[in-house]
Amino acid sequence: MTRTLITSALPYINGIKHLGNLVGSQLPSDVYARYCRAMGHEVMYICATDEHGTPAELAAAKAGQDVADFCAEMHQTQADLAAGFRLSFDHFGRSSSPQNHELTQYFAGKLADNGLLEEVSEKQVYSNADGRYLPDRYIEGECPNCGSADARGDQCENCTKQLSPTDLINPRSAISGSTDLEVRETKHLYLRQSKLSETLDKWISSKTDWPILTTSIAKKWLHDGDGLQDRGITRDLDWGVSVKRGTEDWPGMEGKVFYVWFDAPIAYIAATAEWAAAQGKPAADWERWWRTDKGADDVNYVQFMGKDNVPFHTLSFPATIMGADDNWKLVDFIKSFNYLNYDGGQFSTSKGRGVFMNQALDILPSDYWRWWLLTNVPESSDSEFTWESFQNGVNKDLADVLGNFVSRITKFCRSKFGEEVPSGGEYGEAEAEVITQLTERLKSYEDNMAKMEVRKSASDLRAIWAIGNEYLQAAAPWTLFKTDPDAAAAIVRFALNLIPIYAALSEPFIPDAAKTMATAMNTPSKWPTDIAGALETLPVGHAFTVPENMFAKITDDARDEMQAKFAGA
Ligand code: B3M
Ligand code: ZN
Repeated sequence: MTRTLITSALPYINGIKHLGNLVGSQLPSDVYARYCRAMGHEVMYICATDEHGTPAELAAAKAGQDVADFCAEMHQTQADLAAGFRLSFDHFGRSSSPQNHELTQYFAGKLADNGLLEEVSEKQVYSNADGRYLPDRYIEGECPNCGSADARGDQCENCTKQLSPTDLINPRSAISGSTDLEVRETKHLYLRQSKLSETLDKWISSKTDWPILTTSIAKKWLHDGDGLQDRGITRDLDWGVSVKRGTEDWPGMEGKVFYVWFDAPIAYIAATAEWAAAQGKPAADWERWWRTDKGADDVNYVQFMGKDNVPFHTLSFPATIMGADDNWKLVDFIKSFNYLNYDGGQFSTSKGRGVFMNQALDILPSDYWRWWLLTNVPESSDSEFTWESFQNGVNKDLADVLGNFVSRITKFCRSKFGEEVPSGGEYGEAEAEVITQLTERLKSYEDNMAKMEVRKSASDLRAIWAIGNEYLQAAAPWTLFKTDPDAAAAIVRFALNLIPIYAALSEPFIPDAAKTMATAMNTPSKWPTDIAGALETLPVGHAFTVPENMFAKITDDARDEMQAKFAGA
């Protein structure tokens, strides 16, 4: 049996994510996971909250909460929203789990044993008032280049000049505003990625079937400027995985934690270990997904993420896996996405601009969002959410095509033949033509799904719905019924039998509607292997019910109201 391991980039814990975040990894990975399951693969689909780092500490401080409590609550919130969007993770874990602490320390130990970690002394800004070291971007001051009052320690946003904190005039803490800052010398661990640069380059070059977006970003980091740089993997923070060498203390590293981007990808593995623990399964059950010496050799591992996460997944995390040199599974395919913009600008958390996951579910069912987002996924370039486009997608594709088809044929049957599949008549040329068309489209749909071509898959699905709708329109059993009820019955029987096919094929994109269709037709969902055969699913006399209002149209007024509401301050 084909075994497919799927991970979605881990949403950061500092707040509720917007639709752009959702469509940039979780939604498309869910479509793929559902498709693979339908194909009979053994699937392990993993996600988690990414909980460490300064932004988590600051978000907790802002909420007036202890950081551990804040993360626990926000994890639950994000887990609930994921369930609301029907994300079908096998496990939604936490990067703060004990499993991740242990694995992160283990990997650091292995990397150290293999000569891939280096201790480096650094000068860093300490804020006496805050009682902590400040990361570069949490130091603000006057820009030496343009005079802007609010330049950050890493860059001036006004003139874009790259800065280091010591360049700033009158530097202050962005956290407290205090100017009581001093430069202290402190030691950090660096991952010697440069040593692995050639190996990584060869590996990336061998991935000729990967999206250009993925490989081009990796190549840029490998070849631009001075090439792949070593990277600091420790930080002076309280919240995170304490720096240890395996299970041993690390002299000189007391009070430090690993950098969030070091432990976050390791959490893919740790969350799978969490899954096993939660199911009461032995370690061997998660190791067979991740350890090539324990069965993971025949696993196909696919990662989904936004383009800003690509460098960490093509270079840093593989450097950790390869550098550990201990039979860990490397990724086989990286599907990356561009950005989704919002109504002529960008989503903005601080300005409340755009729709966030909780708000979306408050106003409309998740299938509506899933359908629009997936048909407009920023696959080959950035894309844009507009309310008009959203309204169109929902009204035209879902309501006018799929919803109309299902509603029309079930209601017509109920009124003329009752709520069971009618007998009489025979299938003819029109039906044979539908079978031919559907067979072709299904092939294309499966090919595109297997290649994770999300937009093309969505177009195929839409075309599959349209084939039925057009057939019904042309066959017009309501007219024929008056003169030839037997011929009308055959059309009805044929059209009713399309519904279970639609249920199965639609499930990856709109799982709730798929369930409604399967339930109404009183038959379990089964992916069709041959269309003609699948069209025999509902025999004469099979009872069904009419599903009520699968999709409600979005009115112009509702659209305008929502647009105004989410425009931001
Ligand atoms: N947490 C995504 C982000 O916040 C980041 C992904 C981690 S995947 C290991 O931009
Ligand atoms: Zn400037």
